[in-house]
Amino acid sequence: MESALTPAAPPADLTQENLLEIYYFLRLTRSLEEQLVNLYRQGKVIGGLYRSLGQEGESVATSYALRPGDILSPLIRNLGSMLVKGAQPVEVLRQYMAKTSSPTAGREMNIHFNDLDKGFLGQISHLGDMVPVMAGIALTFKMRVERRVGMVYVGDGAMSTGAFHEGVNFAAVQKLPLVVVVENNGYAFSTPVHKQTRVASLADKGRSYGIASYTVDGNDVLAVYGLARQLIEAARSGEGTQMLEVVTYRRKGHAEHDDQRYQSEEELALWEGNDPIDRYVSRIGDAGWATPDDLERIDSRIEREISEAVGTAESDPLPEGESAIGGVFA
Ligand SMILES: Cc1ncc(C[n+]2csc(CCOP(=O)(O)OP(=O)(O)O)c2C)c(N)n1
Repeated sequence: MESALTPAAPPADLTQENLLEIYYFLRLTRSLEEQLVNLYRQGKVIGGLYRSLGQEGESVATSYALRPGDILSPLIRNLGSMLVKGAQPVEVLRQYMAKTSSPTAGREMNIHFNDLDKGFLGQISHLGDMVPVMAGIALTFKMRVERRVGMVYVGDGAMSTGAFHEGVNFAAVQKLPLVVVVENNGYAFSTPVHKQTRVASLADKGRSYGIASYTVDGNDVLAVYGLARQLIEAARSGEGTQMLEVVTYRRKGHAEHDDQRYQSEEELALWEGNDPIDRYVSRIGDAGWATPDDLERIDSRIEREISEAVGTAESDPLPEGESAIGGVFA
């Protein structure tokens, strides 16, 4: 008998279970970052805290469209992508608190860590540099005739670097299985996009290298997923490098220490009303793909998981000073 809750098939290739899992990752990303803000204010976070508030939708949707074996390279606002690829909240918390038990044993901070088995690469801080690195990885996929795809994220600011241009050009010319996700979030630190470039659409930069380039509403989770999936499969089937510009907005400053005085209250309010998670909840609720109970169950699970992870990470020790010289090349 047909359930009243599943009146229509979920979009594209997503099952109801997938839709709820996407909700889990969206909410987990936001809640984990909120918890990190608490820890930051208590002086327990070492270094800066970079939020993805308002951008969780595109980060989760693009990575969710990948397949096992594909590799992505996140930036500081792609906690959501790393969680989708299997990074654990406790690892992220340990990393932000620079604990000995963290993936980098307290040597690196925030989400600068790797797990190639799970399919995410640690980022190089220098903007744009991950594009040629990921082009190299995509080149190995092509040379070994593996049907794998690389995904690399760049911000509007990162697109002004030489490394970005060299990397995209190389990937385009070599027809590499790479998807470049351009996060147009309005700002690079305090520089607005119109002071960064004269192109009308950031996807025009991809077109200038002769690659298929699209723009999507980055706060519409299912639209991002659908297009990302198409581009990933086009790259996988030999059609070469693809670019996806996701139009979104950075609702926090560059990091917690940035008072974001250059972002107007009207602009912030406008984008708060265009929240990707709120929109997703309405979409799946209105379509009958999830009940308030389904979502509450997921919220409780997240609350429990984060609270356990915080307890564990907080009780772990900081590294001993002497350990700093271990694992150093010279
Ligand atoms: C080559 C280089 N220049 C400057 C910086 C310092 N920096 C780090 S993040 C950032 C802004 C990045 O903006 P964008 O690429 O738009 O990404 P967003 O922060 O908006 O996600 C800057 C200037 C850097 N890491 N690398």
